[in-house]
Amino acid sequence: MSSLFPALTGGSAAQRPALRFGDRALTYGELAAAAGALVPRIGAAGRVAVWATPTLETAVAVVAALLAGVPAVPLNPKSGGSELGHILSDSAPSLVLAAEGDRLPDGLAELERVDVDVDARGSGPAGPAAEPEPAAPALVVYTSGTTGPPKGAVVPRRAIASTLDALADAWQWTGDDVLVHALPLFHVHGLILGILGPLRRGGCVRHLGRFGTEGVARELADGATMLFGVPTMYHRIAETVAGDPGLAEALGRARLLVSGSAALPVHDHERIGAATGRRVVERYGMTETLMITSVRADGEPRAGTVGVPLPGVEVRLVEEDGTVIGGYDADGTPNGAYGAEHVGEIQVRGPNLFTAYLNRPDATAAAHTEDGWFRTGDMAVRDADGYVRIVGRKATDLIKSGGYKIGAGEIENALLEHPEVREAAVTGEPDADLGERIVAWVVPEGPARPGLGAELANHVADRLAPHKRPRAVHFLDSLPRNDMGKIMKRALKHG
Ligand code: MCA
Ligand code: AMP
Repeated sequence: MSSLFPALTGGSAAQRPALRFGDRALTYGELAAAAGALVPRIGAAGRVAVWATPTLETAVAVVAALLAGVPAVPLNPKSGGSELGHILSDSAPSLVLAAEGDRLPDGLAELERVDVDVDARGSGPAGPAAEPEPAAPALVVYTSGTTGPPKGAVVPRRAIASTLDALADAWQWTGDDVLVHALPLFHVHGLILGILGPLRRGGCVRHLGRFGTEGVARELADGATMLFGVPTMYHRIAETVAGDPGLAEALGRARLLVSGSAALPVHDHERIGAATGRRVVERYGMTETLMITSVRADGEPRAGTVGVPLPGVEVRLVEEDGTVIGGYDADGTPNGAYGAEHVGEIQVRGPNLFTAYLNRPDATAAAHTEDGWFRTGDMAVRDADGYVRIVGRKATDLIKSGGYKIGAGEIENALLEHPEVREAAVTGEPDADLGERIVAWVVPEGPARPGLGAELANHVADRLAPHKRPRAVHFLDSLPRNDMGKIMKRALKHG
């Protein structure tokens, strides 16, 4: 039994479609049986890793862990050796859940493996005798910081329930909705919003496996009502839609097109609006906070804004010296100063927040104010009606590429491990498709030989993950440094 997914507990929902990945699908009854069959096998584990391919198996594995009350650690199946090694030693899972036949890397060889059988027909959802506490950990999701390896954000059960219910309110999201998306399942966007969201509502999700405008058009023309994507996906839609009447018509029929994980460029928002008559709704969140604000389904989507605080989420803007610019009254009216000249850091409080970074009390404390607000590091202003506009980020060493957050420091460290790299600096450069692209500035040991740039990109992809590889590598004789010896990244950016 789990109060997270009422539709899994049997009754009239059993025959309803729950999950579809390509031509493989499960109803609620089948999902309850497949996940229920796993529960006795994982119930005694301290934590379970999930080999998070975009498949039915991943969805079943995560649901099983939630039913069992065992925290799950989703792993990017393209993680390189050092990233995977860090996540495994930090989160210390007792076993790994994977699809039968998946080849797992050597780093996972020592872990007990439990294969997920989506056709298993156990007796339905079984779980711990008592529902776990709302504060009990549900997931550990790894997220990059400016320096060092990624940190594991411990997401409690109440955060998942409260964020999904707040989105249901904001988006009028019900069990009648059919969601289509192609997001990876090892981050909050694709997994919590994109899989657990429809399941909490008793609705259905169709995952495309891999993003493509044809798949989006096909599913929206065939009954899907909502689309979730990162701005890179909407950019690719915007590039195609004017010359693709089928895609334009399918998008025009959707109830809701939602973008998040990074800023949606105004130009792409407007091109999609012009071609389809549908405006994209933006929402804003973080791994640590889940969802913070959104444009409401009954609100006015305005390009360049991320809407208003979700129900139950407290939001305020704070100046560098700690002066509070303003927050929101109970009815959502902004209080304090608003308007374009009042820029402050977004700080958040509420049931949607993570509980800690795993094994990192120092980082957890540093991320909060003394009075318990989480510091997002995102800078914003508010319009008179409370709409939030994100205008920048405190840390220049955080890069958002394709909607993935990537720390410049982790890439610099990986580059420095290469024998032909003497010094390295990494920046994020504007990119029409990815939002930002990763650029490496390298002082080589000796002259840079032909092919070294591509080799360094592969070196980063192999160690960390393919999406963290530099898209360009520039070789320099020296890096610009100030009198203190600190690298002046601004001098590189336009170099
Ligand atoms: C290329 N490839 C390589 C290399 N070069 N592989 C290994 N080594 C190399 N040197 C492969 C890639 O792995 C990929 O393979 C293919 O070539 C194309 O790569 P790329 O151009 O990087 O990406 P893309 O396939 O075009 O992806 C664009 C994308 C992707 C689909 C938009 O960036 C994406 O899925 N983004 C979603 C990020 C996300 O979900 N963020 C949420 C976190 P292959 O094709 O096999 O993959 S933020 C969050 O959760 C918060 C809470 C929020 O607010 O949402
Ligand atoms: P992550 O750490 O991967 O969870 O990424 C969270 C970050 O993504 C936030 O701190 C923001 O900088 C960014 N982000 C998420 N949604 C939006 C959005 N709609 N507009 C602008 N930035 C966003």
